[in-house]
Amino acid sequence: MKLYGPRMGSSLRTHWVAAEVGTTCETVAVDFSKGEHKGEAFLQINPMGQVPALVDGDFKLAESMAICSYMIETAGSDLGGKNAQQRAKAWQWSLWAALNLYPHLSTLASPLWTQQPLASDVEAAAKAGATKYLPVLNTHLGTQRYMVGDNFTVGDINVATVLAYAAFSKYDLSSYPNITTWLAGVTDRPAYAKASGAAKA
Ligand SMILES: N[C@@H](CCC(=O)N[C@@H](CS)C(=O)NCC(=O)O)C(=O)O
Repeated sequence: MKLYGPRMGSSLRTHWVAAEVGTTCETVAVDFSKGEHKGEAFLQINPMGQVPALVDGDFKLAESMAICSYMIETAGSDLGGKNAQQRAKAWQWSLWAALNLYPHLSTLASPLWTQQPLASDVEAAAKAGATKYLPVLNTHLGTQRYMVGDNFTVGDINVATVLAYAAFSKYDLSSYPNITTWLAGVTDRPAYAKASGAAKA
């Protein structure tokens, strides 16, 4: 398998899953500064011109969560969950984070890659959005060790890598102690260190 994308952003979760389930991939850098992600060759792999993307023989796949699922299944791993209910719950929280939290946290982090400050109304709306959803996650993590009960699953990886955008934007999570405790625990895993290099989410 060839995995296109850096060890950060949405791509980080694919490297993390690969490290958890033991998938060996050739990792391919895509140089945004040269516009490689919008070049003809890469658009053949992902017409969206976005990383991550995966190539396995003649199979091409985009969307980081789909790539994670493919790696888990092809590795024969139960990282997706041990039964239908766990797998469904892992998906529930993954989609919840991608659809609700990610838009706000990525907006707050976006000056890092746009090099443009956020308009104050945009920043206020993103903060209000994050403040609406983070308490839900904090309450959930007060009732169980991981996103899905006592088992670490891809749901933890998908949600933790959304929360990484809070760190990028220096968004203060200290008023959500269950989130910070859980995040410290999951990012302490050897696979996270292997996937991310030195940086903590
Ligand atoms: N929903 C996609 C998002 C992918 C995405 O936004 N990738 C960013 C880097 S983190 C990218 O390639 N941006 C370049 C662009 O959109 O032109 C996923 O999870 O894979």
